[in-house]
Amino acid sequence: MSHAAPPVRPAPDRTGPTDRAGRRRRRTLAAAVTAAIAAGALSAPAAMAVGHPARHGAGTAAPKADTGSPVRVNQVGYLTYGPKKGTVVTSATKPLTWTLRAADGTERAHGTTTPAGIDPSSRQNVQTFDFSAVTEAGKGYTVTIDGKKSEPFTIGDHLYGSLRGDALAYFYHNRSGIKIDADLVGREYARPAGHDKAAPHRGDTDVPCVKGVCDYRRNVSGGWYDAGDQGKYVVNGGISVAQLMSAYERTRTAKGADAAPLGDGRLRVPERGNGVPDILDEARWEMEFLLRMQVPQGKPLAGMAFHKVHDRHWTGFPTRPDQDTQQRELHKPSTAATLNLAAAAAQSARLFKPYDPDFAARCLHAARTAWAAATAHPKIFASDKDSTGGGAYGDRNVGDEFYWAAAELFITTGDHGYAKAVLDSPLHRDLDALFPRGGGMSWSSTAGLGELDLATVPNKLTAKQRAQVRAMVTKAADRYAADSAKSAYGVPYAPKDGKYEWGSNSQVLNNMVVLATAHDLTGKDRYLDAVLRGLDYVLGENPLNQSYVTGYGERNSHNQHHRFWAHQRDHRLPHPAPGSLAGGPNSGLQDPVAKKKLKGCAPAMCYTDDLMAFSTNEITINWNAPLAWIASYVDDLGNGAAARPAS
Ligand code: 9MR
Repeated sequence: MSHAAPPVRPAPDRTGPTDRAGRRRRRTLAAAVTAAIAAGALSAPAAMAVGHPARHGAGTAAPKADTGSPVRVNQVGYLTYGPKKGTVVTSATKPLTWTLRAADGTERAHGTTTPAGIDPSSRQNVQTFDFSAVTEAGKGYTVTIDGKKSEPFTIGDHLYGSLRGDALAYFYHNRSGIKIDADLVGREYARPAGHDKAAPHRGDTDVPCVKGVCDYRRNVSGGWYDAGDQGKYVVNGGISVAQLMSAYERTRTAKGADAAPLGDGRLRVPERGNGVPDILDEARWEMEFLLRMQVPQGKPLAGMAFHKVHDRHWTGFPTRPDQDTQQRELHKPSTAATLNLAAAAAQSARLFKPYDPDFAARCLHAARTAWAAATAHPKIFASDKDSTGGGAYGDRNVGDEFYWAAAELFITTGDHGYAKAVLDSPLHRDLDALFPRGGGMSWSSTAGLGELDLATVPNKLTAKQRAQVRAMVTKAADRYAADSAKSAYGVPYAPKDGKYEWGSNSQVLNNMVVLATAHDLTGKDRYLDAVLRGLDYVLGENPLNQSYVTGYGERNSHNQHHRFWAHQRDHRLPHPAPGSLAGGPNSGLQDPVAKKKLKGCAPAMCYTDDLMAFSTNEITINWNAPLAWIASYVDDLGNGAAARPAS
């Protein structure tokens, strides 16, 4: 056996996930901390520390995080001809001088900052600076303001090739039912197959339903683990696999997009060398699982998809997937899951046709069957309360899933019925429903995925209809670009009431996907500028001076919540693999660690890189998918000349 990962001793941990459901929200803090210690979530000394007023005055002032230098930049770097902007936190209200220095300390440029007042996302006074005019490639640049030096960064071409590969490798790392091979990911990350036939209770190959849902068992092996937990949820799998497929599909429709880096032999997948683009191999691993989640013919609710499969109780922490001893269970089919399956399978059908027509036909059949089943059962909703042992992913509003599935089925088949479902949907003319202003597309808001594909993938809409769809995309992008321009940190995300949501980084990235698509459609620099500003934010140019991607930037997140990558808990286990995106600031503070550490935080500062702060620091497939999409897009920009500022 070549896997290097040591055996993991699971400890029961019900603290976080139970809170996730809101069940114990009324517990006192003391009780939460006690439970966290019992669960092994906090060490006793750490818990004692959180139990006392913080040095900076708990409850009276905002928590004080170590945010390093007040000069904030993209810690990875800026494209040679792209925009280059940063932010400085300062009490000064008059312009300051910024100085750009090369790695050897020599000055390369200077200028004056622009006062921007109080940034509402951090409640701090800030100023911005712009060194876009510098186009000399190099590593180790820094910006100094008022004697304070930024983290180092690069200026150059193709800075995001490795991020593209790493963000996509995240999916292989988190595959279920297959051993993770040291040759592909290195010894540290190799592990035996999780939940395969050999696992207790035959793993995911022979799974019963929760009581009262079905009287038979199913093989639902394969797919990706959702996140820090090892549940597999059709709604979240659907959006994730769709965004991976869209990263590939974009290379067939957008000018300047390059299919080669996603092609056969280029990514970390065991199927390399099979003549199929590697990104499609990765997508197929999930697609096969989604197909297995469909209720078979002859059974009640045939054609629908089970909502999810996971352990009966919350899995101990840490637990390597192959060491999970719990019974896995299928949960009641839902309309939302069924439509996710329909949409993803319809997209899959058109993309796999050239490589495996039989598989493509199987996908299309499943998609049509799922659509028909969802139409017959339009209101079977997953409950928000079903969160013992796994996330709920409850969703009572499925108009968006209907829209997305109809759009994908229409694009793939051209059938009139699906066209009618798209054109007659009230969402078709509702910008806010397609691309929510305060948030963005997400697992619970999927209509925009369909709209983006209707706008970019060849289909049978009339020219006029197509123009209208494209106008929706550019109108949405105009809003996100305006949000970015308004923010001192350039972030294209302006949540409702200013409060950052669970997984806010994925909202930022999904808005960037809309902006990038608008740029593909129009070539307008302002969209591209907002995409790159969003990337600056994600990679360190933000109120916490935090790069949210493991392995990227000096101050990167590396303790995200994960049951195998739990190095912070057990040093024999690895950190998250490079290219793993943290969920990011979340005003909700729905876990005991965040609640205690971050009380009173400004929205964009409600984040801590702590293993058990899962409501701000988890990782999941539906967050890494838009990261991979964007990394692919930005790497395709090369030197960023298309983004050269007009001046
Ligand atoms: O991403 C989900 C977020 O939108 C919800 O607010 C949150 C609480 O229900 O759950 C998130 O999803 C988690 C899921 O329930 C279980 N696996 C980990 C997911 C990411 O934290």
